[in-house]
Amino acid sequence: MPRHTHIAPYSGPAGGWGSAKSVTKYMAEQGVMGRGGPILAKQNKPDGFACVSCAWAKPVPPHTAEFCENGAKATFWELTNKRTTPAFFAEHTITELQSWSDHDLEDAGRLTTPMRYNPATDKYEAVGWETAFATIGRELAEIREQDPRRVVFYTSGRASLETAYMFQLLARLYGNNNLPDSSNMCHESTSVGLKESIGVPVGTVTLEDFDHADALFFFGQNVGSNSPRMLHQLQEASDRGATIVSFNPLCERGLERFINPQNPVQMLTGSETTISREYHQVRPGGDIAVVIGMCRYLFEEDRRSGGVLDHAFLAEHTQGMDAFRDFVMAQSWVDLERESGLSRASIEGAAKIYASAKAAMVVYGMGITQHKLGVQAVQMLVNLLLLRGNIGRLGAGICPVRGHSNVQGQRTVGIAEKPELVPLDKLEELYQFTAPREKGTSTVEACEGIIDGSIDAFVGLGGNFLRAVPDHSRMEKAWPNMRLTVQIATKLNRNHLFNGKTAFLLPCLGRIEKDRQASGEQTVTIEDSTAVIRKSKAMAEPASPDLRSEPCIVAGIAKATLPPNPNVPWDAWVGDYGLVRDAIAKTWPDTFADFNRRMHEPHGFRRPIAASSRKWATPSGKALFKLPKSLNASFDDGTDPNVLRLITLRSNDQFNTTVYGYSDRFRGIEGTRDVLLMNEKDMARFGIADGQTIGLSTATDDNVERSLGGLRVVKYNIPEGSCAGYYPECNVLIPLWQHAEESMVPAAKSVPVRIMR
Ligand SMILES: Nc1nc2c(c(=O)[nH]1)N[C@H]1C(S)=C(S)[C@@H](COP(=O)(O)OP(=O)(O)OC[C@H]3O[C@@H](n4cnc5c(=O)[nH]c(N)nc54)[C@H](O)[C@@H]3O)O[C@H]1N2
Ligand SMILES: Nc1nc2c(c(=O)[nH]1)N[C@H]1C(S)=C(S)[C@@H](COP(=O)(O)OP(=O)(O)OC[C@H]3O[C@@H](n4cnc5c(=O)[nH]c(N)nc54)[C@H](O)[C@@H]3O)O[C@H]1N2
Ligand SMILES: [Mo]
Repeated sequence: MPRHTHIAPYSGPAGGWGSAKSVTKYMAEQGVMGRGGPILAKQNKPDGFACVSCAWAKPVPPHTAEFCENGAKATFWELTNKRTTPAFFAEHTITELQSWSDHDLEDAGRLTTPMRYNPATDKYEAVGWETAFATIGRELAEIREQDPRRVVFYTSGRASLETAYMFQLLARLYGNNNLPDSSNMCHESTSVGLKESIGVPVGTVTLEDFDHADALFFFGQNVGSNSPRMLHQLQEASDRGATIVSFNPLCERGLERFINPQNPVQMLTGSETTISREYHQVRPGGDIAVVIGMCRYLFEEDRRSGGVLDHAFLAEHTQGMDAFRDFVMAQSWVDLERESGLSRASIEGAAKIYASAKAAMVVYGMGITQHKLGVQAVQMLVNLLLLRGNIGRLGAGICPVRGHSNVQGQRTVGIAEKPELVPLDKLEELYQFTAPREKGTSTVEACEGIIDGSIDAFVGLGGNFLRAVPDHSRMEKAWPNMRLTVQIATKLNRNHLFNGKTAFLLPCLGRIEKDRQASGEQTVTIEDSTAVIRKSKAMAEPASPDLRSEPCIVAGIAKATLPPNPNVPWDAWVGDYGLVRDAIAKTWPDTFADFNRRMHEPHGFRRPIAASSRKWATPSGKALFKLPKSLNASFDDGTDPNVLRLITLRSNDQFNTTVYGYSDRFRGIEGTRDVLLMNEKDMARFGIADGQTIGLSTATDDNVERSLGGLRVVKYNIPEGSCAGYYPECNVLIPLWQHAEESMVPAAKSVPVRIMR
């Protein structure tokens, strides 16, 4: 269908009537007009289901409507009345489908039937569940005989705690820790950085802290598109007089101003809430320099007039402050200004707000984690907080905004490639087997293994791995060399069009759909960004009678693959997920004691986060100040004027690789995703006109050609020397080896590129 392209700056707020209209449009397009409304009313309610979009916390009592524009889209996308039946697959070859867009593939509708790829016809053909399991089991068992490390078990962050627990156990019984998940492309920089600095791999704040913070600092998180329900907390904070300061190369509308679509007075009068009092357009990769500059001001002010640093806290709770101060004081403002792209005055202005706040919070996202020094950038944010004792007290703390709705929880129940994060002894005791102790593959390592042929099989529990990872051309070429690929999914995506020699596409129930098993209708649990665990109760009828639940599919594969083990009751678990929760509670008695009862509490329950009460689970028992290796978090050193830093972005109309539509309303880009946002001065320098079509190539010297053409240049307010395009389209440009040093998160926010005409 031809689309009308319209590109012009957006002048409205986030939220508002645009948001209300957008929700209605999706309800109509996905054919859920009558059903959609009542279901939305239960979204994120204590007796309802947890939204399948982002992981932001769900307040109790909830707002009247505890959903947002993008959560509503995610719900309708799952509940759609469109279907990809065997008849659909009979009509289209896989080669033909490869020419479809990400949007069109998923928009074809929900998968209904287990399918097997037939290379002779180049089509997916229907297959029975038992045949599918038997074939998968036979293949996996044969590979296991040779070497169990040749299989990867990938998880996207949506599956429940129950499914995730069963899936990690499957991998370990199989014989490896190859359990990469979407977090490896996302907040792994957080898990590594925070663990080292403050002893916990997750954020320390709770929703209550939002009611008490006087200053909130946003670094590289686009709240209006990616966690819009948080705008409620920000609006309340702003109304209370708290100051919000944002650092972001782009002026993201949700960080600027907001009309609450659920507030009738605001809707009718058009009165907006100003979100950020100060907005600083930092250069991509420049946040380390920003924080060092802020800290420099704090150290100097404390020396001049005292009372700025929390010396008592620093003495009792931290280690390494002197070395950090020496490092900070040795940095020149010339360097800090160049690397951050901001003036000394604006950095000091932000530091003044920080210094005068009684309780301050730092909120951050992919703009921090997806860089070469992503882990170190996370640790700089911690340093900033530690200086004024802003961790472990009311209104203060660090708030990484997690992505997928249960991505944090999956790690909690054992989805981890790092064996030291998992109680393997306990698993051995419970299930009477010898657990693998060798480190497994992260996402990047799984890709390397697929490219170099050391991985024979891929089992994907959701997600769109091949599209989400870097280096598409190399990955798409290597993927079909695998012997077996198995995808458990709700909708067709591009990864499903690249298949191993034997390939299955297994359709599962989504979280909103009723899951009936032997003991009756099942409830599942998830963990949000603030470490609160709670139940999610489904309410829609399944998209097809032939769908199976994720636990059921994981158990089906496990039983067909592994020798019987009387200690692992796969069938009983599938019959009653409460028994899986009992197993989780036995594995982590401290976190999950009395799990089956506490999950029903209206607030759910928060798992213990030591740093939230100033207990530091680090080797020295203190919170650590860390030093950065460089002021610049990105791969390029910024000296070649022909190299631009490319940010890969999400639009307001996508959830990761799921493209709902082509309206990036807040950025004023309608009808197309094939754009490159550029600074006016760079355009003049390169002699490029607004609207001109150009291409990009990656500026690396590894002898791999990476390029992308057909991008329409859009003149945009973005720092000179940087540019921005959409993820996943731009992933073809990201070299697999350009990842965060300690966490291996692909460096998707500063890709060095050159313009091609
Ligand atoms: N609707 C919707 N919701 C989502 C998602 C979605 O795709 N759609 N995805 C989910 C997932 S898995 C995740 S991880 C989160 C992602 O949510 P976010 O963390 O918000 O991720 P992005 O939108 O990729 O980028 C965040 C922001 O970083 C800015 N940025 C880029 N480089 C830099 C930099 O160097 N410094 C600073 N300070 N800022 C920078 C960008 O301009 C952008 O505004 O959202 C989750 N929620
Ligand atoms: N360049 C660039 N690359 C990035 C990023 C970036 O900012 N820039 N962000 C990264 C981040 S933060 C992340 S988290 C990853 C995301 O990587 P993934 O999590 O792998 O990708 P998604 O797009 O979320 O996966 C969408 C697919 O999940 C399946 N699905 C949806 N719901 C369910 C369900 O309930 N069960 C099952 N089994 N399947 C389901 C559907 O088939 C759908 O097509 O991408 C990363 N890649
Ligand atoms: Mo993510």
